[in-house]
Amino acid sequence: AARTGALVAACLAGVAAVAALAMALSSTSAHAQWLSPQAMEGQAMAGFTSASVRAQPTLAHKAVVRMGQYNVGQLGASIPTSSAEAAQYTPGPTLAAPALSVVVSMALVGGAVLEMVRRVWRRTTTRQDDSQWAMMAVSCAEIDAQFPPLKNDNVLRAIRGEPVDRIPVWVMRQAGRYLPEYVEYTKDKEFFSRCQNPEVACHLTLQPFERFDLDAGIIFSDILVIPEALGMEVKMVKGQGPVFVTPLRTKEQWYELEKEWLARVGVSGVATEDQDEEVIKKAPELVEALNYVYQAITLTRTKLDGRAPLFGFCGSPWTLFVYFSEARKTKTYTECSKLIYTEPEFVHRILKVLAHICAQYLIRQVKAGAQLLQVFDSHANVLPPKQWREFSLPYLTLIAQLVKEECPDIPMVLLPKDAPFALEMLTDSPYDMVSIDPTLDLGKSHQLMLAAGKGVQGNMAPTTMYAPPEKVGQLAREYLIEAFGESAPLPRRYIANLGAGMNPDMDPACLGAFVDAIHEFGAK
Ligand code: 1CP
Repeated sequence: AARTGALVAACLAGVAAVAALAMALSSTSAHAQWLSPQAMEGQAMAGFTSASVRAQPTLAHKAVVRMGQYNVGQLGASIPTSSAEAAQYTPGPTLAAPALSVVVSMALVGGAVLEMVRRVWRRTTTRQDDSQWAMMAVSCAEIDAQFPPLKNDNVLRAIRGEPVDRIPVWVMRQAGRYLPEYVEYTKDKEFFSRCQNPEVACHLTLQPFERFDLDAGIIFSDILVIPEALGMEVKMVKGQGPVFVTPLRTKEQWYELEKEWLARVGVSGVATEDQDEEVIKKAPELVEALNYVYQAITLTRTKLDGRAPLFGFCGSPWTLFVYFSEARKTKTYTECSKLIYTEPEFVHRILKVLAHICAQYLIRQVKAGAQLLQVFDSHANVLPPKQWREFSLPYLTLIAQLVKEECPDIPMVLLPKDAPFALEMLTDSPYDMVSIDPTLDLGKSHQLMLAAGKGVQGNMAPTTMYAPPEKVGQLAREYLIEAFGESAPLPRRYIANLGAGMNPDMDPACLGAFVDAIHEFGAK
């Protein structure tokens, strides 16, 4: 009833404004952006899907107000932004005559009301709009405006190839068990429950910032939250790592899973051979199951208060597939290997579906506030180079393409773990930076990627962290000097990191020494 009432009221207001609108159209083009349906369509939701608006109404409301638009997505009940708010952000009138200004103002209101009516009408008559809104490109600047200004953008500058104030540094698993405060805080919280509680995830993400002068944060979560949220039972078993209760190894199991996923979004009766394409279409809706991650990101970026940018992340399709098929820790990788050699088409089907899900998940993380993204191909080393090119690279590429279609300027980093052969194959990929492992030579890898207009992140051996803290500083200095020379300018397109994550038995003081040594490098 409220929706119908609002619709009727909006219709009346719209009709009343039509005359003024027509006059204004003929007299000025200064505010044409208000009147062109394409421009309205393009800017209005600015990539906030209706679901994201539900998740962060205040932020989204501010976003649409800032753009002088209408918060239709949240509606159902079509509440226009107040004219005072809209006026605050309306481009200043260029017409001097007051009478004309009145006409223009009326036109603005009228045009916008008409647009609103059109949107509400479409929204009440078709659900297709959801996916159209979800498909709209959004720039980082539009999202940045919702958060505290960034005081330390060295990581972003490094990725863009701009000069930096110091070599930026962060490490993988910087929130983790090597920190006594992490152990204390998590002792009564099951692993996935930590990820699912935005306050807890935020708290854990921020813990290392209390100790270290880090240049980036990474949201506390896990690459396995996707399967967990999509109904595949996975347990973090002490001493064993993740265990999937039911290994996924047959076509029948996968088809059943596709069917279940479709049922979640209200789709049934699709022929088995078409299910994958249908799941791909529904991927934006499916990843709403991970709303807690988006909330954690929004909260954490707000609380970080611009100290450093925040990474969102996901696992690669290949890496997820290894976890699904092996189901538990393995040294032999028997099951995933058997499948790629006996059922390659089936594996490709799984990987393609996963790539679309990963991409939509990353897009939602960006819209929630993630300032850059890292994709973890943690099981890249399981595949020989030729098979990596066939079973992992195309899906990593697809993820980056899909993400960048919708978030064109989001920086993306790829970690092909322990797969040094991957570096050359990535010189022409859509990723901006490659995170390299310790087997690669930093100087040479950096040169190779610089020539391709890309950067590297990494790669000091994590085992260096077992040296005494004073020695860690010295080793870090030597490592940088060897790669870049002693008196060279600060390297561009480089982010310092370890080649892999922190282990639980590492001394936090060693990480402190590493971070400080990196920052001191090249300091005048
Ligand atoms: O008790 C605990 O705290 C469990 C340890 C732990 C932690 C701290 C796990 C279990 N996951 C995480 C958090 C996590 N995982 C983060 C955010 C924290 C941060 O980095 O600061 C990130 C980015 C990940 C990503 C992740 N999870 C990867 C990719 C990175 C990598 O190490 O290659 C992988 C492979 C996982 C799977 C995973 N999660 C946890 C375990 C024990 C494992 C298995 C690792 C393996 O198979 O070797």
